[in-house]
Amino acid sequence: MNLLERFKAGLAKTHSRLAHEIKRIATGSPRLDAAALEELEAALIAADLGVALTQRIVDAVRKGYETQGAAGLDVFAVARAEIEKSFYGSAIAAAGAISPKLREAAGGLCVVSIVGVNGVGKTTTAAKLAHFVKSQGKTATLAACDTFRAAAIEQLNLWGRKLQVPVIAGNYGADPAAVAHDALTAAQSRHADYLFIDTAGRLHTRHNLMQELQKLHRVIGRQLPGAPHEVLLVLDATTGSNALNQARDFNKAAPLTGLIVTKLDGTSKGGMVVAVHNELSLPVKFVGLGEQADDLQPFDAAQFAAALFEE
Ligand SMILES: Nc1nc2c(ncn2[C@@H]2O[C@H](COP(=O)(O)OP(=O)(O)OP(=O)(O)O)[C@@H](O)[C@H]2O)c(=O)[nH]1
Ligand SMILES: [Mg+2]
Repeated sequence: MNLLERFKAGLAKTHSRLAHEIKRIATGSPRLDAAALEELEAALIAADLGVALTQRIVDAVRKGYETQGAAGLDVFAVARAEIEKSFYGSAIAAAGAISPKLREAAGGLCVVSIVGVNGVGKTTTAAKLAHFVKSQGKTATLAACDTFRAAAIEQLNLWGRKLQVPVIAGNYGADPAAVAHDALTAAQSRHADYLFIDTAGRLHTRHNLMQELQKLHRVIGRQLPGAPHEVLLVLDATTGSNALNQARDFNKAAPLTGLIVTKLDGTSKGGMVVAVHNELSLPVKFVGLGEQADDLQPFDAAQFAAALFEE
């Protein structure tokens, strides 16, 4: 499967609902009247594309209809173009930060901290990322810094064995910063290219847990200047608009370098990727399209738009 096919398969739920609605709206009504445009608006909002982008798409469709008439108007193409514009036209795109690639630490180890609320897919994503860099000929180490949740360490160890990636762990109840410190030492002595730190799930509203995360980042930053090179927030695509609050609060406590949106395969609201990106001006680096190791895909706005809006 190529990248577009993977996006299509993963986004099938969102796509089928949108495509079905758009076709019905575009062909059902004798002309694209105000009622039809309102229905289009509702369908786009339901896919969690966000109010701003939805408005732009509806406006563009209206304008297209006024200038070309219904015959020449391709609602799907208009929507695709607006989504691509919202990614490539944004400030971070202009700054060159749109690259979905992981950062590389000049000549050394790149430390990537994986953060987020409970159950969003952090551990799975850490493992998938290790698998991803391995497939690119790089070496990875995993740090089991969730010392809190029952079975969290075993979960990461299992992935490590499956993917043949070393996992550095401590005991349950251990200070996650101490485990991160040990993992960083181990990754350095192995000359690994990447260290992925699996952190415990924490609510963005819990001050003490945010402080714990800050301490972890401080400790590894002292040990290796520049670390963590990436702080990636994992968001569950099925969360809806609370994802925005999570991203804002995490970003305040531990400045983020990017987002990973998981479980896109399980939702018909895949548009939230665009909404979160537009609101926060943070690059979406990867998206999770399933539970297997290779179900993590580097984000690509054009392919994403095509997967959402193709007839
Ligand atoms: N369908 C689907 N499931 C996913 C995806 N990513 C993760 N999952 C599943 O989501 C569940 C939770 O994943 P974890 O990786 O344990 O989540 P977590 O954020 O580490 O959870 P805590 O450590 O408890 O906070 C697991 O059953 C994963 O298989 C995805 O992209 N698609
Ligand atoms: Mg976990």
